[in-house]
Amino acid sequence: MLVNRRVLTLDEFTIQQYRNIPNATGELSGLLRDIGLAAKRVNVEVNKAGLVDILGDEGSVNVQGEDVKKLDVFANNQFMGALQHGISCAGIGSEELDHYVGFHDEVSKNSKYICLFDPLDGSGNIDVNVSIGTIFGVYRRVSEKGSKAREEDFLQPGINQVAAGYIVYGSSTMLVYATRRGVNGFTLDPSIGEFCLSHPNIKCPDEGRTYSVNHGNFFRYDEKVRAYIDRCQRKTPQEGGPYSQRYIGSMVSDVHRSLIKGGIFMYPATIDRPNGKLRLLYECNPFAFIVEVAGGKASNGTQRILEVQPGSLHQRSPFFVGSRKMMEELERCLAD
Ligand code: P6P
Repeated sequence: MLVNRRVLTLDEFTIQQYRNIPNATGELSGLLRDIGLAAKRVNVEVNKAGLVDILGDEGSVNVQGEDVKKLDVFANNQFMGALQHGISCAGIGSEELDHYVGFHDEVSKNSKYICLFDPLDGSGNIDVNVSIGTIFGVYRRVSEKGSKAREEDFLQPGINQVAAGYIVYGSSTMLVYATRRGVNGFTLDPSIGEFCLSHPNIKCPDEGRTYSVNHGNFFRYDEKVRAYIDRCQRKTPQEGGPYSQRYIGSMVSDVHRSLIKGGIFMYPATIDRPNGKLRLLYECNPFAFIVEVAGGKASNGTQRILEVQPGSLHQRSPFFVGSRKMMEELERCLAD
């Protein structure tokens, strides 16, 4: 059988990267392989979520006699389990867990990375078959190897990420990840059960024609944010318009579209949510890293979000991310 060498799998790609980096240990390749494995397992469950009523609703026992868990919990257990039983991760922080987890075993305690993730973002959209996703960020630990990971390993500014990525469980299942060397996208080929390189060297277009924000909150945004949204609505062809408004309500899908096609995604602060809704460590920072490596920009409205020093694991932040020129126009509006 002829092996199609033109299409690189995720594992082949990460090993190729590892071979090209002097003194690399292969631990990051291993960590990404672990994430890819967990993503494939979550993908199976997400794809049959619509059948849960047939297979048994959460909390019940399905036809296979397995306990049906909430998909969020299932996804969290898959990513935490894959990382804990790998060779590269000393601990994790998760949207699903109140506290970070430093792994106990000797191999994990001697690993040099930690991972922060939202295991299944947008899971409220599952019932209406809207795309959802997993978001992750990877850091070198700052505490001594050989001991359990500590709080300071997880409360690092996003600029310290060595890798970040997301999986979008949509019309196809894609894994996109960035290191400082670039952003690459892999589409799951169910016929071989592998993520295959489909979007090499992703660049975020400098301009876009879509703006993505929840208009339902319009009158609860700051007046300067409202002014920018108003400008988006008035763009003429001479100004690169008209713009379209696209908002799926699933961050992974809205930011993925902005990354690939150009555009801006915003989740601003509102009167009732002065720090916004999205989580800094495992939603904003990973996407900020990815989009900046791809040539775009990301801020919290007042500063580059990757430079924010986190104070707590689950803190929220206003978030603006996307095409460089659109972000620069937003920043001018907010600075006026
Ligand atoms: P709203 C999904 O619940 C989520 O966390 C993000 O994926 C999404 O961008 C945002 O919330 C949508 O929030 O308030 O517009 O419904």
